[in-house]
Order: sequence, then C-alpha cells, then structure tokens
Amino acid sequence: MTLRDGQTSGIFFDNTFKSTFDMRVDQTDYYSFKAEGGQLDYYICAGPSPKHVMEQYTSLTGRMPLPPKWGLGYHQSRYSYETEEEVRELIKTFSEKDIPVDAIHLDIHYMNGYRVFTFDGSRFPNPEKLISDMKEKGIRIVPIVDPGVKVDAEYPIYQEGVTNDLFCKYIEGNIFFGDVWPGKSAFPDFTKEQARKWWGKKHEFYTDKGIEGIWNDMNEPAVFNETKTMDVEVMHDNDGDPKTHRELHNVYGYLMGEATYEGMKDLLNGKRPFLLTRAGYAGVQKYAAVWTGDNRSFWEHLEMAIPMCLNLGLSGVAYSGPDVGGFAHDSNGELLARWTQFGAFTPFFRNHSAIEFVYQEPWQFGEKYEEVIKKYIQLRYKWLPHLYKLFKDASETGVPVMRPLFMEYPNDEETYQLFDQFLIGSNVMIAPVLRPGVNDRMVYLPEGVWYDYWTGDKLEGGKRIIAHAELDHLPIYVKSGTILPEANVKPSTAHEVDHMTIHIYPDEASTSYDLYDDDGETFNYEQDDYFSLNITVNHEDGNVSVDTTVNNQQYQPKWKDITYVVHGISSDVQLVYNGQKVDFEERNGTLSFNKSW
Ligand code: MIG
Repeated sequence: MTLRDGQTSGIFFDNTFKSTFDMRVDQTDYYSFKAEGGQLDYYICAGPSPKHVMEQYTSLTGRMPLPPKWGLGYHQSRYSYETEEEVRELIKTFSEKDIPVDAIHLDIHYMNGYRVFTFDGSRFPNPEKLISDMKEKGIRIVPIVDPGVKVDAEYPIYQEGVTNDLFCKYIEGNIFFGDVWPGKSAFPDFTKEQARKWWGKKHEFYTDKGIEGIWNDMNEPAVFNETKTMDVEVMHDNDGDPKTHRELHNVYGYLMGEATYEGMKDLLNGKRPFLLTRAGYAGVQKYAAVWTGDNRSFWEHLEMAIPMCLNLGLSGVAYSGPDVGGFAHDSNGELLARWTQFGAFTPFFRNHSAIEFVYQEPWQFGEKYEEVIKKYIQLRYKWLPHLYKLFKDASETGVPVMRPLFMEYPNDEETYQLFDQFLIGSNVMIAPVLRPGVNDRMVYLPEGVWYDYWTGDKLEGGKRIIAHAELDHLPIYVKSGTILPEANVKPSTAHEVDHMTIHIYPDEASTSYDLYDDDGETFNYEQDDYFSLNITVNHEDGNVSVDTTVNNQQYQPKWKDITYVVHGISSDVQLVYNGQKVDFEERNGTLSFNKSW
C-alpha cells in the first residue's frame, strides 16, 4: 500500500512462488517485487483512501467471517498442558481468582505419540467428560492439529492417506516423508480436493467430543531438515493440474486452513468454527485467525508485535495477535502485565509459552502483577461489545479492527511512521508501554479533541503529549464524537452480558453508533437474527440529546437495561432522551441516567 499526498493505492502480487519485495530506498528510487517463477500477475487497488484499498483488496481475496464471540475472549495456552488434571486445576484457578477465560489450548502433548486425531489415553483418559465439564463452565478446548501424519501401519489416518492416495508424492509416485513431531511422517496433499474433504471430515473426531475450535501449526509446512520444509520437487496434485512444491509451497498452509475450516463448518451444524493458523497466503482470513508465531519474552518482541499485527490487518487479516507474554525464554511479571495491557486490544488475545520456560499464567509472578493482569483481562470483556461490532464491520468491509493511525488520518504525515501506538476502530487510541521500568511515554494525538479514557480529561490533539503510566495503567484516549458500549464483566462469553453501559463523548456535531449483538455462535445472523440499536447524539446549545432506535430485534439480547454516561459536559445542561428531558446523576464529572431499550 502506498500513500502519497493523502492518496492511497495498493498492489496485490498474486504469485505463489518464492517472492521478494525490495523496499530498500537507499539504492534505487523505486521499490520492486519479483518471484522465482510463474506469471507476473498483479492487481492494482486504486483507493483513493486506505480504507478503499482494504475494501478493494478483500473483495479480491475474501474477508474474515464473523468469529464466534468466544474466539474474542481471553485464551490461555501452554506448550503443553499435559494432562486432564492439569487442565482441571488451571480452570479451577481461573474461577477461584475470578479471572475471565474463554478457551484453553492443548498443544502437542494431548496426542498419543503426536498422532493427530487421537488423545493420549493415560494423560487424557476421558476427553469427552473434560470437555463437557468445561463447557458447563463456559470454557472451550482448542487442540493443536499439525499436518504431519505419523508413519504407522496400524494408525487409521496413515492407512487411509496411503490407501486413498491423499499424501504428497514425488512425480514417480513415492510418498514424501519428513521428520516432524511424530517422527517420520507423511503430509496430506491439500491441493487435492479429495484430500481436503477427507481431512475436513476427520475433524469429526474432535467435534464429536464437543470441540469447536482448532489450532493449525507447522503448516508452512515446517519439516525438521536442512531446508526446514518439504522438498521443492514434490509434485502436488493441484486438482488435476500437477505443480511442484516449489510453486505451491506458499499455499500449503492456506489450503490446510480451507480444508479445516470448511470441514469444521460442515460438522458443527450451523455453529461458527474457530480456527487459528501459523501459515497462510493472501486470503487466509476467510478461514483462520493468525498468530505471529514463536516470539520471545523480550520487550523488543512486545514492541514488534504492534507493527506485525498492523501489517497483518493491512494485508486483509483482521484477526491476529502475538503470544502474549512471549513464547520462548522466561517471562516476568512486569513484561506480562504490559503485554496483557496490549493483548487486551489485539484482535486475537492468547497467552502462550514454551516448554522448559517458566509458566506464565496471570498469577505466576505474584499478586502485584496478577491484579494488573486481571484488570486488563476484565477490560477486554468490558470492551467486547465494541470489538464485536468492529469485527462485524471488518467481516463486511475488510477494514481492520486494529488500525495504524494513517488509516484514519491519511493527510497527517506525522502519522506515517508511527508504529508504537495504534487505533481500535476509528476513534480509540491505544499507546502501550513497551520498556521495563518506564512509567512515561510519548503519545501522538492527531487533530481534534481527545478524552483520557481513565480520567475523562480533555486534551487538544495535533501534538505529542507525555502519558504517565504506572504499571497498572494503559494509556487510552477516546476521540470526541465517540459512542462506546461497555459490557458488565462475566467469567466468559458463554455467560451472557446482562447490563450495558453506553459512554458518550460528545463533540459539536451529531454523532451516531449502531450497537450490534447476536447469539455469538451461529450463522443465524445471516438470516437477520441479530439485534441492532442506533444511538444518535446531538450536542447543541450546550444541551445533549440522545435518540435511540431499535433497527432490528429478531435476536433479543439478555441485556435490557442501559446506563448512559455522558462525558465532558457540565451539569447545568439539559439531557434529553428520545425527546423527553431526563434526570441525571452527576458522578466524577460525568452525567448518567438509566433506560431500557
Ligand atoms: O516446533 O507445538 O509456533 O506455538 O507451541 C515447535 C509446539 C512447534 C511451534 C508453535 C508453538 C507451539 C510449538 N510449535
């Protein structure tokens, strides 16, 4: 994407060979891209704004489907939670400590000898029971599924793959074998429809046990050898138009995503699948959320996660996030606290850590840190209605949830190089602290009036400010003219929100918000089974009027009562709700009143 004089355009280079983008500016006065083979197919997205480019690019490559609500809650992972008892203990701790959680991820140790589509009978003697007990508490299990299938004549998946000719082969007909976790393994040829269908259907093993989400790893594909991947001479079926791995390497993970997502969708009878992937190609957003792979528990990696997720968003992947706390190396309380503050606002929010390094669940570094981490996991749940609405919008337009500042301020050159702060939607600024022992940071506020989210103080934009941020403080700023819904905190998204707060940050013009809700887990919203409430606020002659219209209530949310909180207005005004003057309460510089929709 390029932005010049406020005008934006994009290029999508659709070539699956190994490609290079040369963005050096010191040697030539142009950028270039090239590929090792194939056609020079590229598309121009004409813009003229960054959001137009996103719409154009995603009309070509597809958009993220609306995820299930539970996919947007807090996820806890570890390489690996190794036994059923360990998982039960973990969940008990979350509930005792009253820390919300929606999903526990099971890494490779749940399997029998790393055989996909199995559970280890001694570590997980009764997965059905575990999963149903967890579901009762509103928590889901997400097992990892790698593409490598263990070579084992007595293992049905291997047998079926060989018998039905579903594995990647050389032109001579011999199967390609590579070493991965299970040892010598074969790899499904996802370029072949029959293999995609077969693989998708195999997920019955998981859905039969109540599983609704899958985690795809090692799907580049990664192989433990010198080249770290499959032999480039492997000849993929490519649905009857054979091509080498040299040409199709880059779409292997994407096609595994397609096979998995479509298979899960068929099996879940109308429920939305959740899929997380490490690898993909342009368009992978149609099938999966993407996490940014094996980072380390370094402050620099926390900082790098911001541009990584922003760039994924600009590449059509609205649903992404890093391993919160860092994957490899030992995390610590301060790093985890700061990382969780950031993670609360990344589209995907999962704490994950590697074997042989310290555990990093929210309580692992003592109470002082636990309190802060809990506060921000709870904040995520408060913000879910707004995030959900932004996900809904992203599923329709391709415009990402997490945005670089230039996307909203393309005429402000000050924003072009900024990568240590970002926007959620169009009007909320998040500026995480990214260094140890640091309690102050610079924040750029573009033109206009901004509210400090925590204090309600008004700040004039068009300049840099210093934000003071002790350990428990994440700098957040809300642009005037913003309407923000806030849920009451629940232990997980399975526990329905029963009270909504609408925060109003008036500016001089009229502003409006469509609050969206649905059942959070089915595709019924596609048949108009959703709730939509329009809130329009006018601020004239010092008085504020709030007008609401229910646009659709085929789905009726459990929350009926709404507390309206008007910020930044003096108490000598009139507040009018749907044409009637209302009595309000004055609290910490805000004016609030209660209504039902
Ligand atoms: O070779 O499954 O990125 O998240 O915990 C490492 C074990 C394989 C890499 C993934 C990581 C996961 C780990 N996997």
